Amino acid sequence: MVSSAARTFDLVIAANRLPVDRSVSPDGTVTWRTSPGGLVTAMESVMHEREAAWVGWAGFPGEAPDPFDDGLLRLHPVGLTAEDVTDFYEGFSNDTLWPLYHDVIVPPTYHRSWWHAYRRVNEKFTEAVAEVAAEGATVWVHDYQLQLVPAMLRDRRPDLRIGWFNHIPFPPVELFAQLPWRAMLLRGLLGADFLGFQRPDDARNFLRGCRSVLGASVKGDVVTWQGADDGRLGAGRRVARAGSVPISIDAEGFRKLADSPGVRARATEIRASLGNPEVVLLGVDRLDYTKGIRHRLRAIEELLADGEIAPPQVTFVQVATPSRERVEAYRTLREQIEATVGRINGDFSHLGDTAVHYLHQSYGREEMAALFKVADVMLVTPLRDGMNLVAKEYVTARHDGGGALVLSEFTGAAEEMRSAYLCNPHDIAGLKETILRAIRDDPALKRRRMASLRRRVRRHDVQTWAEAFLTALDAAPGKPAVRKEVSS
Ligand code: ADQ
Repeated sequence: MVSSAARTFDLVIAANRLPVDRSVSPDGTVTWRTSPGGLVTAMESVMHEREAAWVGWAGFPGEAPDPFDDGLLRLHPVGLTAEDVTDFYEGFSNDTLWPLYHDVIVPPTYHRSWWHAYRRVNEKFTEAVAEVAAEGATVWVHDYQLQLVPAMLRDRRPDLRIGWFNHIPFPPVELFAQLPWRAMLLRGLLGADFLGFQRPDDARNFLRGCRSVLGASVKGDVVTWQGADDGRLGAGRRVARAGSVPISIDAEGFRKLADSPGVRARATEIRASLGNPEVVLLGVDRLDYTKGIRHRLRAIEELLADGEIAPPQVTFVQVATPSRERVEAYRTLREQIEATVGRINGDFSHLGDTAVHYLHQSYGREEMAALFKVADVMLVTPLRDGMNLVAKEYVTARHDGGGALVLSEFTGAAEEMRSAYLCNPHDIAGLKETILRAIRDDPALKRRRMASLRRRVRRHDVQTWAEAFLTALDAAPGKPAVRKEVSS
């Protein structure tokens, strides 16, 4: 095999995390397990037997492991120090950008030292990408953790075709303007030829931001910025296009999994262990304040108090995946949710009949699919969510035609999944009514709604998403420069 330094690739993906998890056995043997995720499937589908490189953090602080192969993917780890993890990842990414981009549901924290770490780590990613990208390669940068990479990369490698996709919402300029480093972030993004967003509104927010913060000219979906002659990041003329390319799931793969005999048997087992209730309500979210879990619990508590629902006939299962537990806002949220669940069960459960089953755990894909099959009503009620893949997984798993989806208007998914029971999670009275409708509506009507949702997801799966993104990137108006001679 050729040495890692010499190998370059025509397609390079850069994301905060590599698509693998490391595990170290007691005898010190290191193994890597592919983390199940739509992104890997999507990438495989567009690689067409080509090799590609994936640049990302391996998930633990310290020296970067050596690059290694995983099938056709060359994995190229980026090393983050413990300080990088605290300041770049937990700090600027998860405690500044995440709340700011999700409607400031909790107040964002602004620290100059976190910003310096963000720049530093974006530089590290840029260096790694520049090393593995072949002449004229296509580079696909993912998400809010890497918004400076497009311009850092373009400054270094003008020959590259650079795309960026935002998995989370892009905020309206009225909120984005709070960010002390707003101009630099936009300059960072404008290094890309094409910028993909989940919803048309996110793309519009970005374009408005460029006009209002940078004074760029925007015509339709194309932004032209004459640049600043200040020698700072992304100086010089830029032309980029922004558009919406909503992400999806590997619908065929997930449907097959959900229909497998093992998953079906497990679903029957789960239902029995819940006491075979008439109606199972389900919520599955990362434990995050954007997901609206508190509002959902409030609605459930009121429905129980009103006597509209009661165990053992109706039971609510909330799976809350552990998430970002070193960030204060997440610790507080967990305490609040667990206290609320305790109070509800204290008031409304009886021995053997639990009103709310709360599971603070992570599960494998099979278990998730089995849970979806058990759910008569799925509650997806975020206060803000870029897309929400749980909604798409749920309708796909219910290939049997059963179920009902309650979906917040504030998710990207609501843009496409119009046949769901749409709700405003802030309106507790409205949310209660919607949940009751989803429980009590005529089964034939519910089947029609679910069939239409399933069709939508099947036709717009993760493969179509990846192809649409790469096609848009290919057709973007910017012209790549011929690479300058580099000394060998
Ligand atoms: P997330 O905020 O993580 O993603 P989501 O889109 O719902 O949210 O994806 C979560 C994934 O994790 C789903 O595939 C789900 O099945 C899985 N999952 C959830 N709980 C689990 C558990 N307990 N055990 C195992 N798996 C679990 C971000 C954005 C979203 C956007 C995605 C993709 O916030 O808005 O949809 O990226 O772009």
